[in-house]
Amino acid sequence: MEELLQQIEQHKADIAAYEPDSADTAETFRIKYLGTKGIVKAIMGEMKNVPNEQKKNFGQLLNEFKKFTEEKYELLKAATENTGAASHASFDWTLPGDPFPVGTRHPITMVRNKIVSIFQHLGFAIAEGPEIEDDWHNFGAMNLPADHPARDMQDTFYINQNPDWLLRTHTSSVQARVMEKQKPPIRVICPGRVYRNETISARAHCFFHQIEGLCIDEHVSFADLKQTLYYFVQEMFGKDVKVRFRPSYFPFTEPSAEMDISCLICEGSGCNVCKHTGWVEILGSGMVHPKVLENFGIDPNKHTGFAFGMGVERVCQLKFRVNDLRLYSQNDIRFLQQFTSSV
Ligand code: 2NL
Repeated sequence: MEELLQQIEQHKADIAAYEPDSADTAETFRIKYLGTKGIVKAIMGEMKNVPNEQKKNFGQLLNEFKKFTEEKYELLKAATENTGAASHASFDWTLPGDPFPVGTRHPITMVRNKIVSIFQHLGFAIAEGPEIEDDWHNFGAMNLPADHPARDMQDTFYINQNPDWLLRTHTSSVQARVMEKQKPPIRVICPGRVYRNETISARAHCFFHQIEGLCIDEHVSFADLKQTLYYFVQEMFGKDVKVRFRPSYFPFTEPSAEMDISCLICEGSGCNVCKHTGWVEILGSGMVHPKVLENFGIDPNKHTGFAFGMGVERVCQLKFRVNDLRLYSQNDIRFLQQFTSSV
């Protein structure tokens, strides 16, 4: 009697530990425990040897054991049906797989990469720098006087902890750091995010993306500037694009010029993108101001340079005809997934 109870306990432990390991695990289990020659039947057969006064208790115990075994069988059956050989056989392996969504590059990233790669072909190296800058690298070194409006709290985000710190307003600060470390010849392209204290609207945002370029060597002339930027717009917008330079003013360049390209949208016949002029502004540029060179110990009598800066959002607007700046930073998937082609 005692021995029989021990056997049942041992079987229960074995059954509990039973794991499905192949398609026919459930069937093997059924034959071993629940079949006509199985363990449950055999133990039931022991009933006749149990003394009468214990038959009631023992019968209950046996019923529980049987139920326990049957439940385990159902579990094994369910587990092997889902993964077993039978379901493999009925599965059509030639069906196409479930497509899974593939992400796309952000339009700003695509345009930034294209611009950078064009200048890389011309031998420009990429330089990056911090978004939190000090006054000198962002303004002072760039020949912006202390009373320049750009330095105003109204236009620039200052960092509360330290009045000398701010969010860079242009990537010129990166070029400043390059000139600090490196002597001419210098040829760098600086892509990055910049910040301005603007009320957000379709046409203005508190941050945007800029790419600036700087080239300093002996005998660098305005003709080099023009040819470099002309090559750039042809690579970016196609061979048919026309350019024009207009005199302009920046504190860090002298002379300064803004470059327009012929309107790609109406091809010069007049539309609201070019405000019916046939031309759209694309970038600012100029010959590096002698004071800026001197700030880094570069002799303006020996070395000259040109520099330029453009907004990536602006180029994006022309490439993709998106005219609300806010769309670029809202991360609305319905907007972003439209830009699947390369630029
Ligand atoms: C614009 C105009 C410009 C520069 C950026 C520059 C940098 C150094 C020295 C001199 Cl280190 N100039 N950068 C020059 C002219 C124009 O940007 O409209 N950007 C969106």
